[in-house]
Amino acid sequence: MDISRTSDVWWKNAVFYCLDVETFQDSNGDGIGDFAGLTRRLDHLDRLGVSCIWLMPFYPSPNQDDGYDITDYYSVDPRLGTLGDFVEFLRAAHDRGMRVIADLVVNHTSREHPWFQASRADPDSPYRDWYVWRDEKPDEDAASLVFPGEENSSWTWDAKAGKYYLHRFYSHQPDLNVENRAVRDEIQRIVGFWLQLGLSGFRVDAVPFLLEQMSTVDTGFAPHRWLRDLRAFINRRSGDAVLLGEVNLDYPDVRRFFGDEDGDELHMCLDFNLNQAMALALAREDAGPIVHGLRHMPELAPDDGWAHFLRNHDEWSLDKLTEAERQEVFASFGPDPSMQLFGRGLRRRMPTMLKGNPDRLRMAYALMASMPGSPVIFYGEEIGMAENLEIPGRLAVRAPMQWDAGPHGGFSNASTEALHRPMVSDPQWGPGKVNAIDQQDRPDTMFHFMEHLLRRRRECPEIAFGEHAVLPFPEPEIFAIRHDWEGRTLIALANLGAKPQKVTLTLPKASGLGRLRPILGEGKVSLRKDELTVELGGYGLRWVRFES
Ligand code: TEU
Ligand code: CA
Repeated sequence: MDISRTSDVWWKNAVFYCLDVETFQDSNGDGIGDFAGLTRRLDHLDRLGVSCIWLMPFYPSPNQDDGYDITDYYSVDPRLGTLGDFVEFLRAAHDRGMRVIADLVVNHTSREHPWFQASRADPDSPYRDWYVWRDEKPDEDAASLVFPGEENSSWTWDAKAGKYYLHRFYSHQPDLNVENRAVRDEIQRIVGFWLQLGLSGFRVDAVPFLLEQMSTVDTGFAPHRWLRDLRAFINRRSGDAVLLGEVNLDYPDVRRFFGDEDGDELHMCLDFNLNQAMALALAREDAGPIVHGLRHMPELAPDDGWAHFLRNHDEWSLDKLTEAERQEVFASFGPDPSMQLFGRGLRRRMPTMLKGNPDRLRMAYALMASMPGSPVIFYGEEIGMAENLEIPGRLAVRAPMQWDAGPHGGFSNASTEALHRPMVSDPQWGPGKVNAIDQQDRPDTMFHFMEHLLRRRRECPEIAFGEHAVLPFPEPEIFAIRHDWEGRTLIALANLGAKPQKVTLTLPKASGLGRLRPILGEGKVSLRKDELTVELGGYGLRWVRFES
């Protein structure tokens, strides 16, 4: 593959940055982040090395699920600005060479969406069949509930309609009926609308639920054919647009959402399998689970790729681990029940889970960024922001961004009562201690490390396009991966344990690999004949590259 071709499939070597406009920067003092504020902060993202911004939902919404409950797919929530502000933001991002994708949440709408209101009010309305209705409440398996403890059924009675409606998520989020062609046409119009304004694609919410077939009669709907049509449609409208799917399933099932061997459905999927393997490996200080995970990672078509992350905006879901493994992770990273959610995950951010150890934190991010695929950073991770457990549920990790040491961390000059969401208030983690501006001016900070890491990652296309191989080590704490592509070789090492280690690996024909250059981390590196020796501190990391 030549270098221009790699730019065609830009998502494979991208640095994604997920943020919520509402918690990023308030520009008008109403306590709510907005597009004008975000636009002012673009230089921070540019400096960090972000190549694609992922916007969490910014559409009009009653905000009962942080915007994942939408009442109008064709505009901007007025609290965040106007469509004009959105376009100005987009233009400013493009000017800095950053693309923008947005959450596409079409598994469900808000209950308040006019479509649902029409659907429930009138059996003859064309909208009646836009949602999934039943006269009787279907049997269901308690294990299939997404929010156990918060919703005890996926079906809720609607008195006006005199029927039950399906909602995979909260009862205020009725599922759309994608088996209805009119719904699929509308989704296409929504996607087309935002592409026309300049988005570079979508993070597609809850894809397995979106594709679910609920009809009791044959509607002729073929879910994967539809996903294929959707990809063809977006790439017809915009050649370089990407579909990044949220498919939280086991590897073989996720693979089906990329399409057949040609890879003609989703371009990317968030890698929940490797994510949970990393959680277990970090908790155990044992690389084993990652090695095991990588062994099961399915092959993808050349244009498709994985998106890797450590923490996202939801709970750290550990649903793929066994009960015993999950309890191990809970014991290390969130022993208190207030830190856990839905019995399957943790509602904390990395720095607190890693007990404030900066070396361990940096190692964890370098480990994640060395996985074959593109890294995704959740806002605040670049400065080592913590959670605020006083904010309920999943929102604990969605406190406002900490820009400076001033009031409300520079996020807003509203009164405390007017703030859309409380700041992190723990003095150890609040803006006085952890903020972007102070870190940008100091070399030994998380921000500087992350900037360095993400830039190195971008400069190593072998991670995105190459062949990878895990390098086996007798020491269980050591993880090492090799990426080879077009005459370039990268070896990334991580010491998951607290004890310093000196490791040696044999690289057959090392002399043919080119000049050795350590590019990330600290510690002595030496090459003698075919033997590469690397000294790693406790929780150390090292990337070495061979360049011809
Ligand atoms: O989350 C989807 C979601 O909660 C499931 O995929 C879950 O991860 C899985 O069932 C079990 O681990 C998305 C968004 O990320 C979330 O913020 C929204 O609240 C939700 O969809 C509803 O739109
Ligand atoms: Ca505002």
